[in-house]
Amino acid sequence: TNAYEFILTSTPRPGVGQITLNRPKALNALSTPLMKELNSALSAFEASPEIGAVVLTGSERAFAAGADIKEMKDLTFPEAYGKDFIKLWSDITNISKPIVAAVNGHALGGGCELAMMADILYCGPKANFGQPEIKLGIIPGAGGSQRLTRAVGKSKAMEIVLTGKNFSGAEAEQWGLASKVFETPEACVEGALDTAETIAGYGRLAVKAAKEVVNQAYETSLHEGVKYERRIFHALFATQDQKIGMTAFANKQKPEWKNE
Ligand code: CO8
Repeated sequence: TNAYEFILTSTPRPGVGQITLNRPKALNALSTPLMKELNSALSAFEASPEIGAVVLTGSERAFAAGADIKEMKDLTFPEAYGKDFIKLWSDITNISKPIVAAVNGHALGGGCELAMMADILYCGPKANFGQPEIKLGIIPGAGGSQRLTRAVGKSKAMEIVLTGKNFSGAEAEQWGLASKVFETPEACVEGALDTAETIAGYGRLAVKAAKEVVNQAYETSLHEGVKYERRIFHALFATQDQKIGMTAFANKQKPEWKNE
């Protein structure tokens, strides 16, 4: 049963929630109704104690071909500014559970930006990334100029944003934007599910803390970041899971996490 019109949701592995963008007629163009459904599905997985990690994917042809250009075409400045258009796009970055993106086909404009908001990015053989906004008379609007620059450096980011030229999954991997390229689209999704299942098999509190401290690296100086990490590290000694994990190691047993 699927309560949504533009996405599919499932729990294909223990502890893993999957969201598949499913608006094939528009190559998964990210309309406001689609983004509302995505946010709602993400919040449901975030709230579910069963779920430890989320996989976000699209179709073989397109992860997402960008924001919905037809929806934006007649948008005016007062409307865009007044309603803070695109703000709801960054809701995904407020999810504390790890999100693994499996990108096959086009990930353009807002689609590329959405993929870059995920915590781990995997690509299929035909992944096609790009920020083509310049060709439409606009610029990236959902963090593309910022996340791309941090991931691949200024010169490459400038080239991508200023020329609107696409780049491949192999390039994304080589530049450190993506962590793996798979040989088939199916292997890409399976690989993402494997990784999500591995993560979901660990204690929820340690996983949450790990994501939080890595993200902190983007927000602060090295000195402050290392201090922040150490404080969170100390805090985990107040959890049952730390005792469970270390006792299990000492006894050569498999830990049974309590998530507390
Ligand atoms: N918006 C709306 N409809 C789209 C979009 C889109 N972004 N992309 C594709 N479609 C539609 C097409 O209009 C077409 O519909 P129809 O059959 O009714 O004509 C259908 O999807 C299939 O597309 P094509 O026939 O074009 O398929 P091709 O295989 O020939 O080409 C491409 C695939 C190359 C991906 C091509 O569709 C394309 O160039 N799409 C637009 C890519 C683009 O420019 N994306 C960036 C959009 S701007 C953006 O994302 C701004 C981000 C700002 C922040 C996010 C805020 C929302």
